[in-house]
Amino acid sequence: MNSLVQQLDIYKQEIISYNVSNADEVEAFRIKYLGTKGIIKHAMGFMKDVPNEQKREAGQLLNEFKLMVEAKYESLKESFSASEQITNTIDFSLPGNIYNVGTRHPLSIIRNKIVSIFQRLGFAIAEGPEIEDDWHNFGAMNLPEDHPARDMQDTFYVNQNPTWLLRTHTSSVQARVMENQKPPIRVICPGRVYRNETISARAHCFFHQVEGLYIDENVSFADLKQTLYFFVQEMFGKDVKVRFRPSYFPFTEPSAEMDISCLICNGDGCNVCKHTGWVEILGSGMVHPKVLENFGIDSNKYTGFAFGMGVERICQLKYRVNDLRLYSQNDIRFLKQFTSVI
Ligand code: 2NM
Repeated sequence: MNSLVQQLDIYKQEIISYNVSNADEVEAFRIKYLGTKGIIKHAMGFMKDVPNEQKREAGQLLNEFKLMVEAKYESLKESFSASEQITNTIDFSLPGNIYNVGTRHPLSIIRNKIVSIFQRLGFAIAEGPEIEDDWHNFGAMNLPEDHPARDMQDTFYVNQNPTWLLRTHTSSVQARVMENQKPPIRVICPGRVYRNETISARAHCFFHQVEGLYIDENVSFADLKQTLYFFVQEMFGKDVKVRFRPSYFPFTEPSAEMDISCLICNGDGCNVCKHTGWVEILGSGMVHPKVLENFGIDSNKYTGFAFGMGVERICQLKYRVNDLRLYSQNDIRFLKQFTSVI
């Protein structure tokens, strides 16, 4: 019994200071102590020579020893495999993984630019639903019942409930602003709009608009012109020329369309400006008194101007995108060409 205790103490000292430097040495430790011909098996063999009254104590000692060896084996295995991972599987000299950062959609870049120019003039952003009712999209905007825009040919109506439609312009958002706020009102309304058109390079069943509305006392046509002139200069640069042409919209009177000198050919004449040197970029006008009265705004006290432009059109002029279908095909080769800070 005493010799067993002494022998185990010697082994314990050896195990405490046992060190390995590779996987083979871990295995050698296992074979030496835990193997079928190992020290533990050998020590268990002594049990048969231990007198009966000491068997319990000897069994306990051997068991403690076995647990100690097993714990040492686990820790050698663990520390060795951890160090192996670092030295063998990570090569710190390799270049890092490339992180693919997305790019903004060209329409988002241009829309953000348009909106931020008007924000600097004090316009607030307003948004509204894409599914609208007849009143907010047409009725309140002074479009008579028999106006061709209301035709099924031009407007998408919701099958389940034809009193609902997909808005054809973001004027419906301005209708909701006039419904809920009192003048002074100064809002800019960006958003997607829908029209029942056959899809081609020049037409699509949805596109994007930015419309603006400014209502207060003494708002004049001169304010409209100066605001839009400022916008054009910020958007296209100081050298661009503008002209206003009389036009007609049911919701404005008088109405005007604005052209800018063609950026593609500098006014010399090209396909984009159809050899006129001018390209149309927006519609505008003084808000029709009937529209104001529809929302209980006193048209003797208040006047306002409004305007609307297509984001795709501005994008075509800025980026020379000549096929509307490119905007919604999600071809990465197209999308990755545009960079922006906003
Ligand atoms: C345009 C052209 C002219 C317009 C008018 C209104 C409102 F709400 F005041 F009646 N919103 N937008 C307007 C005026 C839109 O788009 C070519």
